[in-house]
Amino acid sequence: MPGNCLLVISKNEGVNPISIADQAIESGIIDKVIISDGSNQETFNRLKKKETKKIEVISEKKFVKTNEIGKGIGMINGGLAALEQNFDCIGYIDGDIYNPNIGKWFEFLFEPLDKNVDVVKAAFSRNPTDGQITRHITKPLIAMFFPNAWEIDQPLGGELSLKKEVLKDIFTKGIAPPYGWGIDSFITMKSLMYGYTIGEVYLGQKMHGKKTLTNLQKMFIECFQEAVRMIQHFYGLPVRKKINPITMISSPFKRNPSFDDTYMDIKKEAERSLDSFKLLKKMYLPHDDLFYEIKEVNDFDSFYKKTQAININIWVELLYWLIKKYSPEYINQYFYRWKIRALSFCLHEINTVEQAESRTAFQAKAASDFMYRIGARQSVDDSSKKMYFYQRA
Ligand SMILES: Nc1nc2c(ncn2[C@@H]2O[C@H](COP(=O)(O)OP(=O)(O)OP(=O)(O)O)[C@@H](O)[C@H]2O)c(=O)[nH]1
Ligand SMILES: [Mg+2]
Repeated sequence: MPGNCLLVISKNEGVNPISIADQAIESGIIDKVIISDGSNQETFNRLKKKETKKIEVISEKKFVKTNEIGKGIGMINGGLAALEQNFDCIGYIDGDIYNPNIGKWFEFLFEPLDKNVDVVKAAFSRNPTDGQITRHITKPLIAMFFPNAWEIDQPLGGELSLKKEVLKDIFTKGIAPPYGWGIDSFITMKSLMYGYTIGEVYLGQKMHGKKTLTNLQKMFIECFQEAVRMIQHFYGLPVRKKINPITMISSPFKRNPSFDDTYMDIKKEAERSLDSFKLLKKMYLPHDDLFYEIKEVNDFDSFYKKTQAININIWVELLYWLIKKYSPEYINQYFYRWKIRALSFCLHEINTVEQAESRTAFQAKAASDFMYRIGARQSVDDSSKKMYFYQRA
């Protein structure tokens, strides 16, 4: 009985995935929930005991044989399970979400797939200090290299739905999916390069576990590397498909203009990071001197003053060169620069939620415009022209 399948991706989230699964079944939109879980044995067994006819719990390694670990493994494995059971539409949700109203989301996540949308991505209200990888890496890179899609707001969110054929193409054809945090960049960018239409729908507030900028290092590295891998792959193709613009899907959820300002203490985060900025090395790229100067900073006040200069235009240009001259051995250097830009954004540009969002959109627009200014835009739009990426041996 094919229909809609929801995949809950979890690792050590207690029995929260079951609560999500129950809400999904109760919504009447979801026919089957598969929890693709990478928890320790005890938590896995607890989940397994709660299985029902409509809720199945599988190990994240059921179809993916590897010793590696990562969220990508959970998502690929869940996807393959849903394809094997021949569901028409397949959705994903993170297993750490604890909203009481999850059931209200599925109608808006799945119904657009009946119309002319191939992939639906959910977007949520976010704290101005949240989403820093999206704001400063993934969104501006999409704007530069997949320019028609620059409006996508939350390309990294774990809540999305896809048509069966689309998921099959993305996971089993062409360039293979990554096993770690790069999986969301992969799905978004591959959907774009295959010419699929992505719709984005706003679903209100999402309540889930949070990380500080410092413990985002692994996530940053994997998201950055995956973006580079996909961009280089796309521009190496002999023929590129036209990128479709993002379809904005309307929903009744209201934007939340307030935020909890105790959420992340930016001053503390900056002070904690100063030691790591001593590890900055010169990169000899446009505007990099402004970042390199942070190496000499020893207190918050000078950090505050120096980071005033690190604005949208400076960041967009440097980011372009980080991609053009990408080298895996500099990955930590990229991380420090991203962190400096994220802190600068939090300190100088975001007094309100609206401001944070409009600055984020403006930065993406600046990234897209920058490609015009330097003339790279021609090769972006023209698939007969390859784009050249410098690579160290
Ligand atoms: N199966 C599986 N799930 C994972 C793995 N790593 C993380 N997850 C799950 O993926 C979901 C998202 O992970 P989070 O750590 O919440 O990451 P995030 O929400 O994208 O990022 P933040 O906004 O920084 O919290 C959670 O439900 C995790 O339990 C893994 O290795 N395997
Ligand atoms: Mg989370």
